[in-house]
Amino acid sequence: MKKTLTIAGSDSTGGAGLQADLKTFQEFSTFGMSAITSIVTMDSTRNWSHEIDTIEPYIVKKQLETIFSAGNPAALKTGMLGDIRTISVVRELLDHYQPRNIVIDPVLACKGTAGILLSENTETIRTQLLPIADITTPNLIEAGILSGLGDLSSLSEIEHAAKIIHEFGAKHVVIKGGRRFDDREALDVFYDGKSFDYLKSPIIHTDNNHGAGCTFAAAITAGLANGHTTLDAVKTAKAFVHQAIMAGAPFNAYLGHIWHGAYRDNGNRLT
Ligand code: PXL
Repeated sequence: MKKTLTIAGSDSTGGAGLQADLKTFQEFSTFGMSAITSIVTMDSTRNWSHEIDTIEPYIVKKQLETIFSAGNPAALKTGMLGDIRTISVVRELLDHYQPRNIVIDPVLACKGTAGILLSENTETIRTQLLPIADITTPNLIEAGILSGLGDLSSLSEIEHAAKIIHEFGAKHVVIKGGRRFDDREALDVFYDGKSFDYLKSPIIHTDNNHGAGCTFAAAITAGLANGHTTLDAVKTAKAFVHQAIMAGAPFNAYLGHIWHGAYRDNGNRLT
């Protein structure tokens, strides 16, 4: 069985973060491991606003040493990294152990934490993590920030952002246009440094999409671990997330989760 690793924050509600990653890894029959970087909680007395408590970088390092000393995972992903020093620790460990199939989900903000992670993390992710990424998975907002282009409002701007992000060193880039770009089709733009692929699925009109971004990157990670090409892993991840959003359910007055088991429930087998 292939081993997969997430280096990410905890979403105590179980929809996003490392919980989403581990659930998704298991759906793909891979053995999921985690190094926790931060803990996200929500305050029900303050409109469910998110708070982030970061884990000290030396504790992240100890977790990674525990994991890597048993051998490299077949693929890994990074999500919310919390403390900026954690990003350097992660890079240092990855340089030392040289694992393959690195997926960088450049989490710069999530609903309710906008602005918290943004400024200090962007430059460090760009310079330290994108150069070692097999693939990075920004959403439209993250792609605008990482590329420095700001608001991306046309397909040619998305393509331009993908080229810039590729130049930072990521071998493949998939920009998740989702429903932000078009209200009929969820368009993701995939770029491998030579040509573009356009992945489309019908928009699902629902608010129960918490965890979709993390789950998409985790599904790509598991697909790579299972030996698929990057583009095939992305295509399967998109189908996996589409079905997970279709089967989503409200969690509280503010959030609705996707259901990570939907693909299997619908009779699909993932190995
Ligand atoms: O979806 C971004 C995200 C990533 N990681 C953690 C989160 C969230 C959003 O809530 O909680 C831990």
